[in-house]
Amino acid sequence: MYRLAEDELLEIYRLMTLIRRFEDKVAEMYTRGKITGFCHLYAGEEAIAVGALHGLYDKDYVVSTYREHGHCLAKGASPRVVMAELFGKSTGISKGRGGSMHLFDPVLRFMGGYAIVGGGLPIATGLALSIAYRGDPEVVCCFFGDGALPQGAFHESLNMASLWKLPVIFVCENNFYGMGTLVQNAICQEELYRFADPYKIPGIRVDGMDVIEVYAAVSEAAARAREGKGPSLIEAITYRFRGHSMSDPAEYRSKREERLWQERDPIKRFRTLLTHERRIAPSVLDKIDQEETAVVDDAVKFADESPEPPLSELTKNVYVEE
Ligand SMILES: Cc1ncc(C[n+]2csc(CCOP(=O)(O)OP(=O)(O)O)c2C)c(N)n1
Ligand SMILES: [Mg+2]
Repeated sequence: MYRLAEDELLEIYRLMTLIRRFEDKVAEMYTRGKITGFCHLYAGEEAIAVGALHGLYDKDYVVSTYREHGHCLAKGASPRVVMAELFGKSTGISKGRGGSMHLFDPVLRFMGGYAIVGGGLPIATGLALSIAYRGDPEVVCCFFGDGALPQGAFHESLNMASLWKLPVIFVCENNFYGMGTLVQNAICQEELYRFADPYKIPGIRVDGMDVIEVYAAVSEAAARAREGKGPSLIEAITYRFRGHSMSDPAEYRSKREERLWQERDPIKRFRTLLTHERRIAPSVLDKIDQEETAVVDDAVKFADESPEPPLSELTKNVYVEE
């Protein structure tokens, strides 16, 4: 049913590769002191952002978390402006004022980047309310981690979205940890998709390391939302390949656990599918790998050579200007 054309498959592969290369380079730039502050990487979770957004239109909205570089790139942001934002440069997507956790582009309909756990859910619900109020055809895709589930904002948002049948897709990225805390030590119900039941909305668990499975689930939820049938909750099982943030050595997880998940690497797995089942030549994929490496190198050069925001603009956009 979800047999995609070859050019679509290659685009999916390209985007996942871009995000992985981008995040690896961000880690390097952070270590070299080019990027400072909080910085949370998305490596390992690429199939969720790319699969989900492949199932949506450009006009649809995305609300994300502080681990949002991948969502922002998958939404179509140029790697140059995202990298420049991380470098704190005036050419950045938020003009260098936001940094890693505050990427934002209303033209792309990428509505942030939020540092507060669960903070994006009421914003996504409000956006969906405005869409429903105007009778527009868009949907909102809201990404959040397992750590958002015990927050009141999660429950308030699902209740309201269900009650008013709002066009929002709640995508929970369950990577088993909220910082160093395991899901089962924080949440009474480990099967997170079951939190859909009390709110009378569809809840489904998908393999978040399988880009096509994520794509299929989000496509279905989007069709439902566009028909006025309301929200869905999708729990995507995944794993972050690095620590919670750049300052976390992740000593709370065993090397064995990390290795097991590395074997399920969503990009390697998709590559195997493309070469074995779809008979795409490995050389085609190697070329994409090289191209995306060059794209990321170019983004670093652009960010490095871009100017700092001028001191004269220090207070601009801080208060409403007359
Ligand atoms: C309301 C709130 N409480 C606590 C924090 C501190 N904090 C930042 S990230 C995080 C863990 C969230 O984990 P999860 O939602 O699973 O997302 P992940 O980092 O795994 O992607 C916590 C507790 C915060 N930012 N906001
Ligand atoms: Mg988590």
